[in-house]
Amino acid sequence: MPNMRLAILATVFAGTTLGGCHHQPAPSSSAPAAAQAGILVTGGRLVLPAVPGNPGAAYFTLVNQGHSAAILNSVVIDGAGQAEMHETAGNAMQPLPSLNIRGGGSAILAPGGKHVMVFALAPRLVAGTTTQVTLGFSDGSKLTAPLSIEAPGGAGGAGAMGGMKM
Ligand SMILES: [Cu+2]
Repeated sequence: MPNMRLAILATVFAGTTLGGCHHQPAPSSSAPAAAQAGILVTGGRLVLPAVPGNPGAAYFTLVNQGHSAAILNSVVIDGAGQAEMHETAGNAMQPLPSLNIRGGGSAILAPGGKHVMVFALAPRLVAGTTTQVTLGFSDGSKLTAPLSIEAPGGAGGAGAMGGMKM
């Protein structure tokens, strides 16, 4: 499954390269307001893995202030090779292809529940800095929000050294 996703990503990147150098769709000119009306992202954070090379996890809260449901169906994190929505069920995790947030509702991605598994983290993603997540919705809109990067174990302190070996 991860290999398949990587193959798809590779194809997308190859196509983008042929078309010119606009693999970043000008984030500054497409303000968050361009996203589906009324969606807010708060508390975004990326928790680094305890063992470098392992996947990390991203968490945030989505609030749908609109009247109609919003369906989140893609997650892209700057500096990560791949990001997948998962849901923890008992001791296992299952891929979550999409996440439906009803009008007036919210969705919380938090440890032990729904989360974004983040693969192939770039070395520049270190605790105490930030990166960005871009959420794609079923209506084609996108929303970009900051993720503060945390050391494994949460508080951003003690575990940080493990990820900072030189
Ligand atoms: Cu997971």
